[in-house]
Order: sequence, then C-alpha cells, then structure tokens
Amino acid sequence: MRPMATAEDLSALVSKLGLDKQNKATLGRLIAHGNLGYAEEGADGRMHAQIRIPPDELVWDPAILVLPHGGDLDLEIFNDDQNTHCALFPSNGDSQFIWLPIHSRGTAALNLGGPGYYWYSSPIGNDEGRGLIGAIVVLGDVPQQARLDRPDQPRP
Ligand SMILES: [Cu+2]
Repeated sequence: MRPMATAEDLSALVSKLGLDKQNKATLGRLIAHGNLGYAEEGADGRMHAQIRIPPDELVWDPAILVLPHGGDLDLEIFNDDQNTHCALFPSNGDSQFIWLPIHSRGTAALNLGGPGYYWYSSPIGNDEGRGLIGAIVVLGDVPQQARLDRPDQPRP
C-alpha cells in the first residue's frame, strides 16, 4: 500500500500526475491546491492583495489568501486565462460578483470582520468543479464589540 501524500508532497504529486493542467487527466485540480499568499496592510489600515487566474490551470493564484486580521480588503483580480471567468466573493452585508472577461482586470472591496475561512469561486460553467475555488483565511480574534457579554472562557 502506498503512503498518503503529506501536504508538502501533494503539489509535486499532483503535478507528476498531470492534474495541474486542464484536460491532462479526468480529475483536474484538487480544491485549494495552489499557492498561498498574504494580504499586505497599508498605512490606512486597509489590506491589499492581488489574485490571478493563470493561463490554462483553472486555479486562483493564490488559492489561499491569508489576512492577518478581520477588516477591509482591496482585491485586484487578473484573468490571464483564455476564457471568461467570474468571481463571487464573500463580504459583510452582501457577497460581491464580478465578471472577468479574457485578459481583464477587476477590483473588489470586501469587508470580512471576523476570523475564519471564507470561500470564493467562479460560479459559472463548471469552473468550480474544475478548480476555480479558493479560500480567504482571516486570522486573529473576534473584535471586542462582537464578543458575547459573558465571563472569560477557557482557551486552548
Ligand atoms: Cu493589521
């Protein structure tokens, strides 16, 4: 029996099997398999990041975007692929949708107030099923104003 791939081996293994290109195998990309990137924080407290769709890979790059804490995020999105895609992003109040024609650039301003995992994707065609799904990971703690009024709880 073959050992399971560790997270570090996974990228090399998927590449060896040809799953990191469209139509090289039946499975395509695995969810959230791709780069991990960090948002940068400006002097004004807003966070900034860029996400690209590279040619012929059907993934977001980065597929996992890490925010140091909750707050406002200005996202720049580039579609470098040969097909039109789109993006559906989570944001407080309402989610945000943007069309991304071939070789286009778009911007989105998101507010993600609390820590946790947020999904984003291209919900057209079978883009999600083929790999255009990613996560925005918000680190940090729940803001003071959002905490329940109760005694301190034990923390791990
Ligand atoms: Cu900060």
